[in-house]
Amino acid sequence: MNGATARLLDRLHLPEDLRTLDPVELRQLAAEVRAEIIDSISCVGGHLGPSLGVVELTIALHAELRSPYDKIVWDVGHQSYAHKLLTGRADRFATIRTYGGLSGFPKPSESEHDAFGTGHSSTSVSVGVGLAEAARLSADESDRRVFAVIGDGALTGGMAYEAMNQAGHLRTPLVVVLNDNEMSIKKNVGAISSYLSRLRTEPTLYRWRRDLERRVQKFPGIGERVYAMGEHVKEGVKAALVPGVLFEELGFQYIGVVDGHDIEALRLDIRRAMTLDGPVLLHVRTIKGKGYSPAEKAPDRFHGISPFSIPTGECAPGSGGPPSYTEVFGKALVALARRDDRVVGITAAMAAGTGLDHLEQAFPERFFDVGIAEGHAVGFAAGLAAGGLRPVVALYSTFLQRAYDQVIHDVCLPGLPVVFAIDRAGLVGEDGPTHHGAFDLSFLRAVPGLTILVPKDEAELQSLLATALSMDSPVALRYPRGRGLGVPLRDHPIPIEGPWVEMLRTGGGILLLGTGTGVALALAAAEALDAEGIPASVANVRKVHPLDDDELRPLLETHLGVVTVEENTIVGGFGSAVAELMQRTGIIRPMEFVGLPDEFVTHGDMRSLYGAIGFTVAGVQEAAMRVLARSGAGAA
Ligand SMILES: Cc1ncc(C[n+]2csc(CCOP(=O)(O)OP(=O)(O)O)c2C)c(N)n1
Repeated sequence: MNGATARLLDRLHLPEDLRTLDPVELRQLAAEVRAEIIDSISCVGGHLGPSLGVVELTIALHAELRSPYDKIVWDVGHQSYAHKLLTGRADRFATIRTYGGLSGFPKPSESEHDAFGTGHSSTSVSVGVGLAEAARLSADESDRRVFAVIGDGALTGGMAYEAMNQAGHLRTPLVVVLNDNEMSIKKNVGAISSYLSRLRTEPTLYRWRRDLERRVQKFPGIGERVYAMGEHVKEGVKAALVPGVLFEELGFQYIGVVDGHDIEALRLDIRRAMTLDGPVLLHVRTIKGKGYSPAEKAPDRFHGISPFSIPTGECAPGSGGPPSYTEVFGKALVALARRDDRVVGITAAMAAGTGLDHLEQAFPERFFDVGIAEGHAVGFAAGLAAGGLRPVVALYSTFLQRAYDQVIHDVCLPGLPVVFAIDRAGLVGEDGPTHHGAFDLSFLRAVPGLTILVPKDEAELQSLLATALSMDSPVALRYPRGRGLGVPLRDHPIPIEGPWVEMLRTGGGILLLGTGTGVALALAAAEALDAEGIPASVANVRKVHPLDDDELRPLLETHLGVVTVEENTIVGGFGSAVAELMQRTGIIRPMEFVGLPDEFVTHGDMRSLYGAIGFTVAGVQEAAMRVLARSGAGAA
């Protein structure tokens, strides 16, 4: 392709050159960005709808701001694909979310234009307040502009309000761009969402108010007097006419509602926002999936999508195979809810992702979506349990991190019977370090009175969910992303009452203790060791907290050494629990931990990630050989 026909995206020096383009060229660039996002994501999968919705907004922001000097903080960051394309990463964009390729989220180590790393929701305003206050305190950078771009879904998260509360108080020079597409992953929920919807449907009120203010001020004598009459007149007018009164009461000046697909209109309002003192909320209306009709028609399916055909929007047919852990959980919960009408389910904006949509369909009145509010979800569950119900809070491991205090203070300290159904425990692949469920065993194991159950396969997930719901105390149940192992399932889950350590292979020599996905790996490693003439036993530890000393002690005492295998950080995880048990009971044996390393694991396909960190059959085998060597038997 020669220079004349090459895409603007490849020809320009971005983002700087954006300022030199006329409106027609800017629209052409938007079309190119959109086409590139659709092309690449159709091959690798990713957050298509959110990113297509903010193409014009991203262009307008970069045309008006001087990134990287000015800072744009993307909330969640799943909508940052256009930003990546416009900040020097177009040539590598096709590698997004692949091992060694671009991250699917903003990542400062990837580009100086990624002002802050994100992945979890509702953090952008806090970070923005911090960046803006830091700039204000610095003599050289006091003219820095800070913009936080947050979705209406992310605005259901409490942290955003804590930040606005502070920004309003400090009069922080920050612009919060509210990217309102009426969607979280699916339709947004809650009172704030209804409020925003009223603002969207009455946009003319904003213009009326601006006109009214200007006109009143112009009346000779009267205007000044009206304003001199004090705030209460303004307040009265505001309450009656101001659409953004909620934000104004928090100390923000409100601009909106702006058409988020009109670059010129956006640029005007961005400029206007920058002329105002103190915090500003710029309310932008966008369409999720804009410009790709399958995504506009099914924005929830295209929120995060696997590779798909561009003409039809259909994903490649799956290879079939066993159901996912998520689906098994969702259906088992419905079966158990039928038997016990105290069972209710809570999700934080992830009904389909957690499988709780099955409960929503079967028992809509026993299903609660609290929005992106994990801390509240757990506090709410505590209240429900105190009120006599059996709440099951279904969260991804990584998002449960948000609710740690509520787990300790509101549920475990009073010993309430809440079940934490923890999906995506372990590595999650392409979403990477912000989303890996690497820490839950470590942080939950420290909490007194919390039973932690970990199934080795999907049938055990069914049984352990029944176990959890039969207990009168808090229980955490952790299981991985992806498909089960293909074992037979029951229509009616039956609780397991023990043993908690299940002997799967008795070989003598080295003891491989697995939990969760670590069990299958331990079994495969035992086979491989056996082929080399090295005996190994394998046990499945399905209750990680508290560990059963009486069941584990005899096993440890009758083997030469032990290897623990877990898909959790080895720091403070299952292996540590076994080491503590050995210390407590006076057992001295050589020991190795196989698990996630003490570092943040990058993004990419699971096979590459497991290989890179040694969470493989070979990794377990090598650990077993080291234990054997240290036991003294290896040299014999
Ligand atoms: C703390 C936390 N909980 C849940 C999620 C999962 N999640 C990612 S995007 C999203 C919806 C965000 O909606 P919105 O902010 O409106 O952005 P949109 O996708 O509509 O552009 C959710 C629930 C998350 N990233 N972080």
